Amino acid sequence: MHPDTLFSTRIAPPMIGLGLLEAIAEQDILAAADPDDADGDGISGRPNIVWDRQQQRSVLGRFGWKAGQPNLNQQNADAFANDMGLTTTLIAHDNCTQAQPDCLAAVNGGVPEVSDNILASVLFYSRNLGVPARRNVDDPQVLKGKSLFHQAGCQKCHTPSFTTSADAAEPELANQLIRPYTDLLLHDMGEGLADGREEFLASGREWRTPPLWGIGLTQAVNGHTQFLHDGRARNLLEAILWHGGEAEAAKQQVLKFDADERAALLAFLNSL
Ligand code: HEC
Ligand SMILES: [Ca+2]
Ligand SMILES: [Ca+2]
Ligand SMILES: [Ca+2]
Repeated sequence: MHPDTLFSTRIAPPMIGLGLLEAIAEQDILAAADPDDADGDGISGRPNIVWDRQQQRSVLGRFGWKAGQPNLNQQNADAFANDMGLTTTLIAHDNCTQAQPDCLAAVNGGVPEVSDNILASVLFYSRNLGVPARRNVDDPQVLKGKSLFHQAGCQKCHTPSFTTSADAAEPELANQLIRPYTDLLLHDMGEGLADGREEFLASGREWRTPPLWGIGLTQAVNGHTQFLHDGRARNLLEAILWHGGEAEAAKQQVLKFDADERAALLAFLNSL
């Protein structure tokens, strides 16, 4: 590899509720941005501004660990192209470099390899995979954990709720009160999580706040509890302890919690 080649390890994010995240009005996401930390709380969420291949212009980024994709269809086409080597009308070329003649000459499954019809079906599927209902919502330990979540300031990035816009892609996705626990903004998470790789406006230290809905079912659905962009955290508490940068103060609060309080916070996260 060339010495300037950048590497960044990523795990696949959960695929639930993506159509609802896509339906959050742009102005509602931008309203929470505070790039220069004008309110002085140490948190300076920034929107990513990325290239929309269909519209041929720069728009707000929403999907991917650095919010590098503007919408679900392009996220899906990008995954077909870069994760699987399959072309679509949106991304019509395999990502072989000129230095990879074998890659360029490899057999392909047609032009494009993924038809518009299949891409549209995958879009429908990924837009409509539902979010599981919460569990144990009235459990006193869960309620205690919920208030500790707010006390530590987690909600400053993991925004509890939005109402989706009236003009969503499908009527079923419109005007919904949702609880994704993300602001879809970029945050500097400190040196420990930095990958040194930029993506549009996202720096090598910035990540998009991931949604926390459904996170308590990770073991049941995926058969593991690996978290963060590269899966380095073996459980939820490790994920919290990796928080630095703008989230340093929130982590320090958790470090001050006693064992019962930490257990309550985790019970709350596991109820999502
Ligand atoms: C400054 C914004 C910010 C604050 C405050 C914050 N987080 Fe996060 N959180 C993030 C970002 C960004 C990531 C993704 C980092 C990565 O993958 O490298 C993340 C990741 C997580 C994850 C892992 C999610 C996954 O799917 O891998 C959990 C769990 C989590 N945060 C819980 C919390 C809790 C609990 C608190 C409060 C104690 C908190 N966060 C405070 C921004 C924040
Ligand atoms: Ca701020
Ligand atoms: Ca910032
Ligand atoms: Ca191919």
